Amino acid sequence: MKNKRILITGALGQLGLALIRALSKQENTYVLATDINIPKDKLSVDFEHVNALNKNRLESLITKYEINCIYHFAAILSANGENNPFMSWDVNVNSFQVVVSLAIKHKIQRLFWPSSIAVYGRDKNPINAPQQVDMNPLTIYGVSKLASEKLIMYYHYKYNIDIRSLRLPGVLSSDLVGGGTTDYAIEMVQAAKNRIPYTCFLAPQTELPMVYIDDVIMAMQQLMEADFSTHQRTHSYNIMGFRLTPRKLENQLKKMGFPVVVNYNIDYRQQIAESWPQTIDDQLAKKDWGWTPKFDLKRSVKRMLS
Ligand code: AKB
Repeated sequence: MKNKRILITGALGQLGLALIRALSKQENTYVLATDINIPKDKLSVDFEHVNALNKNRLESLITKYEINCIYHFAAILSANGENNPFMSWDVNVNSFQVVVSLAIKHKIQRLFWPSSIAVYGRDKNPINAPQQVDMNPLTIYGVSKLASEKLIMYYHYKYNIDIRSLRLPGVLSSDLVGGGTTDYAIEMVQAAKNRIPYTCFLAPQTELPMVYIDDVIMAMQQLMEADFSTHQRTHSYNIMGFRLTPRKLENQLKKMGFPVVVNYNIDYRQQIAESWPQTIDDQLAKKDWGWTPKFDLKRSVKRMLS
């Protein structure tokens, strides 16, 4: 796509802030960040305060700024979702519906939306979970992600709309997230950096797939530019960088000279983590558009500490 005019919803979250940084460096790219919160610091791109459920307001912004591409990130994550499942469905699925309906109406050329490993459920294959398998998620977040994955297929078939999606594992970055089950990893690194003890809400051996934020941004951009005119694509691609447990992260931090003190006080998030796979199969992303993660655990932690 030349002359991209991009709107981001949920732009003040983990994915949004990293994407803004990456897009700010690109030529021929205009970015409008939108969020339900107000930025603490001035952003390098234009910002509009908007709730992603407010269809009229989003529509007026799409028209005003001549938007031709949308990244829809607004969502309530897995752990927070369990505190209010009805609101979580509303925000996650109905905002998806709002954005897709506007994208169809305004002939938006391309739309990106992140799915999650939360689509897998307790009947998962814990190791190398296949791209396609029976899925029975145990969280409202997972249910809403799975429903939206199905909607991607349906709207593509019905309206031929180009929605592209990654099924993300836990994402490591320096921006604090909030409300997710994989957040422990970011919190532990922050605690190590600030030389304060950390109380982890997952058990030490709980293994989950992870990826570093720079690899996610690279994957998003590769996927958004990929040419699928000659081969079929799937509705949401699994990607992962490495596998991680809280104990492994603790040991990595100690090895790097950060003697972090970690206490374990397991809560309801343990059950969520146990319903997710430990690793996922991302062969299809490698084959279809060249997914190649560059960050392993050591490199990711080094970057987060710097
Ligand atoms: C969460 O923990 O809720 C998210 C996710 C895995 O989608 N980071």
